[in-house]
Amino acid sequence: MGYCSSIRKISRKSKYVILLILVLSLLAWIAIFSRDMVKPIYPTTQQTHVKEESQRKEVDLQIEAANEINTPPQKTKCPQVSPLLLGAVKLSFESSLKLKDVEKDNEEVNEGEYKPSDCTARQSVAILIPHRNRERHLLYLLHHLHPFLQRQQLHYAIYVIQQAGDVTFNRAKLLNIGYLEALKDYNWDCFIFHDVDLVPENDHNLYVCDTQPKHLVVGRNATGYRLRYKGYFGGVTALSRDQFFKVNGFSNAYWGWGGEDDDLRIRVELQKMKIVRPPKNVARYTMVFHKRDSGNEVNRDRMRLLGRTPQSWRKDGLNSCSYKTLSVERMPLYVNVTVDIGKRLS
Ligand code: UD2
Ligand code: MN
Repeated sequence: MGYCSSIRKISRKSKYVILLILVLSLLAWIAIFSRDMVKPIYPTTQQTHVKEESQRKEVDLQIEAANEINTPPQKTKCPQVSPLLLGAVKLSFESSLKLKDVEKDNEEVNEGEYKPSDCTARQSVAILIPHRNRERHLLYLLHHLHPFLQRQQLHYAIYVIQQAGDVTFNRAKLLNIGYLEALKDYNWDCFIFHDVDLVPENDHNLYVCDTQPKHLVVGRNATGYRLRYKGYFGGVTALSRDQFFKVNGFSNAYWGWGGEDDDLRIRVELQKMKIVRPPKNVARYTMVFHKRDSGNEVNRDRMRLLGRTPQSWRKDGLNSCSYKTLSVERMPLYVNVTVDIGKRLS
């Protein structure tokens, strides 16, 4: 009897042990099964990071490859001295020359603007030409100036500022307008203030700005290629954007012929700047022959105006230049800005 009851006790205990093992293995199975089910739908956060990282790297590589295809290789700066310069050239003034011919010769010029294709120009230069009724002179100038500037490997654009109507001409005010209008297109480094009838004879006369305001016409055919007088600052001058801003541009008060160039010299001197000039064998021009235009009579007030420049320059110039732009036409070889500049008061 004692033997039997102890056997019964053992078998009851082992039943509990088996039951426990069964329950535990069921739980283990549920745990393993549920993990396998969940894994593919919700990857662990660590796995997400690894995958994102590798995707990002792949995208970066693709962008890099695309950039290499799209961006041309960086151009180098154009040389200090252009290898294209010819020195003194023989100028021609053919009466048969047509605008179409000049356009055809300069197909790389777009709306008056040009950039060298194989190097980065050292300066960006706006050429400003005051104009009224001098179409023939303008044609000769465009014919010579475009190839001349291209040989100098410049980034440049030519602006012609046309005075509308027939009131007295005002060269200086037109040039102020040229500066203000050209800066709306591009932040030019340098401005060349250029008479329409002056053609440069030597391409070593560089149309770039210096650390000081530059006068480019030492001599011209009609004056035996000599400087007309000490301090002469007419015809063609080069001032940087900052130099011209510093002197408040030209005076707007000179109506008719004369004085405005001397006024600019006084402004430059008042700012303690010093006019520089290229050597005289280089700074040579041919002025196309002309008589005094009607509407540009001698300004009899010019001496009085020159006397008051030291007092008036701060209030009379770029900061007081009022005008109405009538049109801006982007022609193949130049930007044609037509303006109403009002008339002399009094
Ligand atoms: C001298 C100066 C010039 C200026 C002028 C006095 C030289 C080489 N040039 O030129 O820079 O100081 O005296 O104002 O010393 N213009 C027209 N239509 C006109 C009148 C003038 O387009 O009806 C323009 C044109 O760009 C011309 C410039 O103004 O080249 C100067 O006039 P100019 O040529 O009659 O005077 P000029 O040769 O005595
Ligand atoms: Mn002239």
